[in-house]
Amino acid sequence: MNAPTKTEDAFHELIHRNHMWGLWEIASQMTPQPRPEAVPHQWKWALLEEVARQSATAVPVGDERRAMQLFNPGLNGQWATTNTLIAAVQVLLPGEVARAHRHSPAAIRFIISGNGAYTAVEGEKVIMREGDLVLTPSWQWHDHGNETSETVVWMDGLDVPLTKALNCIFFEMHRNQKADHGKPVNGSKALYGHGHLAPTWVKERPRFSPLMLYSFEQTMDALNALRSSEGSPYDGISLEYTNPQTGGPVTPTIACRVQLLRKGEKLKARRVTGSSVFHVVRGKGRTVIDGKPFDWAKGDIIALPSWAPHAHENTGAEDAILFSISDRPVIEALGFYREELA
Ligand code: 1HN
Repeated sequence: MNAPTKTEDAFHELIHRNHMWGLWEIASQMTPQPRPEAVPHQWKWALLEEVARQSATAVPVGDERRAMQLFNPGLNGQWATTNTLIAAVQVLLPGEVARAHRHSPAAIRFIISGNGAYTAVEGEKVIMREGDLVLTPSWQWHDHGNETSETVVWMDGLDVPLTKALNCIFFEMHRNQKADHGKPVNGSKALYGHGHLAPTWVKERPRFSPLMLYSFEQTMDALNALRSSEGSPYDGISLEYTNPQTGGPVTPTIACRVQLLRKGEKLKARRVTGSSVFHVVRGKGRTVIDGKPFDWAKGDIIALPSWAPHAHENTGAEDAILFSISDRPVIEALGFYREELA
C-alpha cells in the first residue's frame, strides 16, 4: 500500500486510527493493467542439480519431504513461486519413503530424473518415470517411495499461494508412514489412460482428473504425431493434459501443458492473464520476458508472472520441449482471461 498522504490532517488521523483508509489515498492500486509483484525468474539446472545433490546429505527425509521450494525474488520471502503457484524440486534417495499426508492444495509432479519410484495416491501406487506427469488431487492421501537403486528427482507444482489467499489450507499427516496401497498399481492409467477412449460404465465426472499418471511415452507420441502441424504461432505444438472424463484441465486450479518447439522455431510474443511455471524437458532455447532474455536448457525452471509479454524460441540443434503449469483454469472460471498479442 502506498504511503499515506496528508496524515497531518486530523481527519486522516481519525480514519487511520480507526482502521479506515480513503480511496483517494490508494487509488493508484487500481492499476490500468495487472502489475504483478512476482518477477520473471529462472532457476538454472546447474544450480538445481547441485542443490539436489547436496540435499541428499544435508537434509533427511523426515516427516517433511526433501523439497526445495522456489521462492520468487519479487515476493519478499512469501511462500510462492508466482502469486498463485509454488514449485519445488524434490529428491528421494533409494530406500526412502516420504511420510503419507494430505492437503487441500492440489499437487502435480513432473519427473526430472530417475525411474521406478512411486507416489501412492489414495491407495494407488503410481510408478514414476522420467517425463511422466503425476497428479495428487486435493485432499488425497499420498506418500512417495523409492524402492529402486537410483535417486529420483522431480518438480512439484502446487496451488499453495492461491489456497492460502482463499484461507483454505488444510493439512494432515497420516498416522502411518505409508498409507494403504490396496488399489492396483497404476490402476487409474489402466482404466482412464487411453486418450480419446473413455470407459462408458464410469458415470463420474470428477473435477479432478481420475487419471493419476500421464506417461511421457504418450506425451511424446502425441507431440511427434503433431510435429508437422502448424501449431500455434505463440506456443508452437502446445498440448494440454486433460481430465479424460470431462476434457477439462487436470485440476480445477492448475492446468498442465507440454509444448514442442521445433528446431529453428521462433514464436511470436504475447501476454496473458494468469501466471505459469515452465520446466525445460529437453533442448535449448530463449524466452524473452518483459524484454529480458532468458536462455534456457534442460532442467531449468522459469517463473512467468501474469501479463508479462513473452516469446519463446528454440535456439538449439534439436527439438525443445517445455512442460508448464498455470492457474489458467481459475482465471477462465472467473472470467478474467485476456490476452494481448504483440
Ligand atoms: C508438498 O506437500 C509436497 O507432497 C511437495 O511431496 C512440495 C511444497 C509446498 C507445500 C507442500 C509433497 C510441497 C508440498
